[in-house]
Amino acid sequence: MLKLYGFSVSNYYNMVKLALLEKGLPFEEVLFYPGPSAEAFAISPRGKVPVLGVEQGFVNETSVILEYLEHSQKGAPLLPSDPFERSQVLALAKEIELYIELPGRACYGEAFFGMTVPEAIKDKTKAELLLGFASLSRHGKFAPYVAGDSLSIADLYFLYSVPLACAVAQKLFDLDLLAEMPAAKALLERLEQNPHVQRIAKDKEAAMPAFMAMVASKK
Ligand SMILES: N[C@@H](CCC(=O)N[C@@H](CS)C(=O)NCC(=O)O)C(=O)O
Repeated sequence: MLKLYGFSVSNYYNMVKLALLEKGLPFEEVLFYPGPSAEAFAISPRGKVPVLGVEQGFVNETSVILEYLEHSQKGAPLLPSDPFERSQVLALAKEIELYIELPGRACYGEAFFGMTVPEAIKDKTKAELLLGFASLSRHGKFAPYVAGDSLSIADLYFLYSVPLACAVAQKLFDLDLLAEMPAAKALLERLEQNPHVQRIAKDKEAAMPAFMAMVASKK
């Protein structure tokens, strides 16, 4: 059986978990905190999660795991079969990761964990998030899903990156990044009604105290 290594508070972990649930694939969750440890390096070269355990070994990097699932498993497709359509979904997912998730992540420490992030990093995040959301509003179709009429890998990145980046922008810069994107707001509301998304949100809530205790122990 497929094994999903990571923890339920991780947004990248939840992207893969939602793909597994949407595809209706059986999988086992293995609680695993990342970090520079021999245990982590044994399954993930950079010590990050999620990691997918498969028959032959381990698959790391969320985008690669998602493509692996797409090509190796049955269930609802999250990528179109047409190469051009597929390229559009993958480009949107990559744009969200590079230009929204990663700049937002640089400020998670201050926005969510009571740490202080240097002003220069905050300035960079703010500028990059503005560009990232402008890019999403140009490329996203929101008809009603990010890349068109069906749920795709781009929606997984959208759902588990955009609200976090918006929370960063609201808390640190008093900015509503979705103010001019009503269709994106509507999509978030639609996705939040999905039973699998609701299950993942409940699991995240349940896992939060242990995660915060782990973060506090490392301060
Ligand atoms: N590029 C990685 C990023 C995954 C990632 O950043 N995971 C976080 C948890 S949400 C992590 O493992 N952080 C620990 C660290 O950076 O050391 C992927 O796409 O899977």
